[in-house]
Amino acid sequence: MRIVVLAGGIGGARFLRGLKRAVPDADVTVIGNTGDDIHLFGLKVCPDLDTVMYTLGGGINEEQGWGRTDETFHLKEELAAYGVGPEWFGLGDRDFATHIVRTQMLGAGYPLSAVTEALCERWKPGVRLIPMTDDRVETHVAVDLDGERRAVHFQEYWVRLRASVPAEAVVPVGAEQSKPAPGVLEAIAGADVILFPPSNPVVSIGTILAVPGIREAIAEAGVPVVGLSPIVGDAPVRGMADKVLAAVGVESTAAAVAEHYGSGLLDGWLVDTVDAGVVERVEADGIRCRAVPLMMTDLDAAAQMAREALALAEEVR
Ligand code: GDP
Ligand code: FO1
Ligand code: CA
Repeated sequence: MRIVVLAGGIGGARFLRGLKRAVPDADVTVIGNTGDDIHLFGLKVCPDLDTVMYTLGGGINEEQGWGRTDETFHLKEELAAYGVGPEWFGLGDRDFATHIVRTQMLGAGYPLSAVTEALCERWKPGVRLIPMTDDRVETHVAVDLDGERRAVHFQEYWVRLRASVPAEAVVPVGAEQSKPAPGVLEAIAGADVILFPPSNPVVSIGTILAVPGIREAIAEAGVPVVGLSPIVGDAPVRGMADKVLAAVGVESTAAAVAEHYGSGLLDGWLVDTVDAGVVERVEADGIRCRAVPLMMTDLDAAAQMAREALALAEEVR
């Protein structure tokens, strides 16, 4: 079975680990979000690609959900001693190696998709991980800082400001001019099923869908498209997705997120059992909906969620 998954960082990666457990023989292609990417200290950092790569490859810091296990921060401290920041972004020594290799290969002329493939030769994630685009796309957030409207990089909004100021707009800068990376449209066209894991609907999946051609290819693939809600009991399970949903005028409920994607894109939607009350409303919108446990408390729980998503895909096929 050929499965295509659009993924952000932690939510996407943990779901993928469950999917691999549920269907070990499946041919899984992951289209990764690169809107979170940031240049720091002259290096290109791709948080969501790395989170997927490290999680599936066994190198992730499990408690944190991002960055490397067994990490130290000597390099960051030495840079800070020179007054070189940003100090608010926690890049560890082991993680730095990934960004150095990536930046070196990009400098030598390799596209990000080829670089990602090379990095995955070490981590062997067991999926084909493709960035959504080889072009530069950077999510910026328009915020009101003391009465002044400013645009900040998504990481500054998320990590430094902890989404504590209202987001007025979320803009994937460069997306309109970007092209899907090689293999993205082919994977979608050849898929048996397309899954939206419980990733951030705005700054993860929304950014991937903003690359011209990807949304259209999914809608035209003619195969079941099934999503899992990252919102449980009217709040994100972790992180601050409610803040960026508000910026695009979507309330933080499992039903509103399904409607945001719409029946033109989604065929099926899984909500958590605590949100069973919204099933009828989602189905009235033309999206088949089931309520099942959606908390990825461990690998078995994530695997069961993957099985439920594939079962719903068969129902709507
Ligand atoms: P990020 O890039 O690291 O923010 O990760 P993603 O975009 O892939 O996923 C973030 C989303 O995952 C958040 O909005 C969370 O609410 C959601 N999430 C995290 N853990 C769980 C879980 O166990 N169950 C569900 N349903 N959603 C989760
Ligand atoms: N998230 C944080 O909340 N604080 C950090 O210091 C931080 C550093 C970091 C370094 C490498 C990396 O791959 C991810 C990192 N993240 C950090 C997570 C990253 O910012 C994610 O993009 C966001 O959590 C939301 O998607
Ligand atoms: Ca992310």
